Amino acid sequence: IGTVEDPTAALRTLIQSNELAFLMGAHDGLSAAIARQAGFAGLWASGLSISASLGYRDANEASWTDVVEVVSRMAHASGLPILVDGDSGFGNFNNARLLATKLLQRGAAGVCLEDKGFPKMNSFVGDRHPLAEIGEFSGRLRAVKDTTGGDLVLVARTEALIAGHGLDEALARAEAYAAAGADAILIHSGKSEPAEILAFAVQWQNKLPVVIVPTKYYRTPVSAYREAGISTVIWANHAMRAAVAGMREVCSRIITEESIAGIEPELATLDEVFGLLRYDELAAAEERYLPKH
Ligand code: SPV
Ligand code: MG
Repeated sequence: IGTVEDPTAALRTLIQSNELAFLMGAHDGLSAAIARQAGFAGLWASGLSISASLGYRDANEASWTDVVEVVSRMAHASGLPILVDGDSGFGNFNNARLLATKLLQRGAAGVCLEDKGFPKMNSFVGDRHPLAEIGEFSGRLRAVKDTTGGDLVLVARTEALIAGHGLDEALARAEAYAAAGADAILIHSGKSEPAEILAFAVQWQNKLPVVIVPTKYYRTPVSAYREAGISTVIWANHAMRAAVAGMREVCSRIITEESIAGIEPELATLDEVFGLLRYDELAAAEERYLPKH
């Protein structure tokens, strides 16, 4: 628990600096606090991970109010600047600007909108990812920019490569989204090698900072991204997947062993949980504010 004075300025600095920046995917207050403790300077509020933690599919089953609520908990628990996965904006330009306004009010530093329709489907599920029309999606971006201006970082994400189009389509869309007021371009790919992402970076020439999500091309060392002049890498869903693996292991051990003795040494201690959520601060506040007897 801590605070950044101006989360939007902090996120803008991360994305615009010449240093390669990293955003850690988180999905609730706890995962946000853990990412901060580990040393991350910014968070990605992952739609996939938030959906999963709520028991929903990454197909806009969680409502925009669900997402805003989770983001406010993440901001409270971490104090870090948060780039929020706003999916396709939950509708048309009007829904997108309402989402952006509410995210800003609840402590987000930026929103990322992708050029698909509503409901969207996770980029790695199935092969039907119809793209929004460029002009209509640009209207969504312009509406967000006109509403939140410099108070919220606006990242435009193109799903052109995910949808099976080539580099030319991705570049044309990035151009249009830059003209519509985006602060950065997120170029997504489902390939296991980064070739198309690196080719995009070469041709794009950093007209706006480039953000990537190397979930599928995870073997590539980050030095390749530094050399390509990429701005920001998002580690999108690894905290959520670690939680799944960890909870699955502990549940299966306890049910088969009918005991918690064996698993105890492998778990975070309660004191570690208390430290993470600053119970010491509460004790100090009690000293200050509770009447002494
Ligand atoms: C997310 O984390 O929700 C993302 C990234 O949008 S991905 O799942 O790779 O599409
Ligand atoms: Mg997403």
